[in-house]
Amino acid sequence: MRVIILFMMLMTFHVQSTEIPEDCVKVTYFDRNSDGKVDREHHDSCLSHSSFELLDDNFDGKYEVEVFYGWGPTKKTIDLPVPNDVPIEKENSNKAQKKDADKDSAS
Ligand SMILES: [Ca+2]
Ligand SMILES: [Ca+2]
Repeated sequence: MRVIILFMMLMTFHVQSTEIPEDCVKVTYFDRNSDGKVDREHHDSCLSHSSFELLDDNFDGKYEVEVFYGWGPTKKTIDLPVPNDVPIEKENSNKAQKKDADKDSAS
């Protein structure tokens, strides 16, 4: 009986520890080429090493690159439509240049 109770406690802790709170992730949308359409989507997480972003580098309305900022940036190819009707953040040029440099170092 003790083993079963211990197992149930461990499973409960495991489930609780792997759930991400809703307010933990902040999604920010950017328009890098100023055409009024989203072309970068940044997901910033309160959990370390779990932020990522989606990039539409050829500005055709589809994300083709996902950059995961874990222990070092890693890229993978995706095919997702960019969202419409989302608030677009202004991005200062120094930050945008740093992001482009980070993106280049990931490749
Ligand atoms: Ca754009
Ligand atoms: Ca694209």
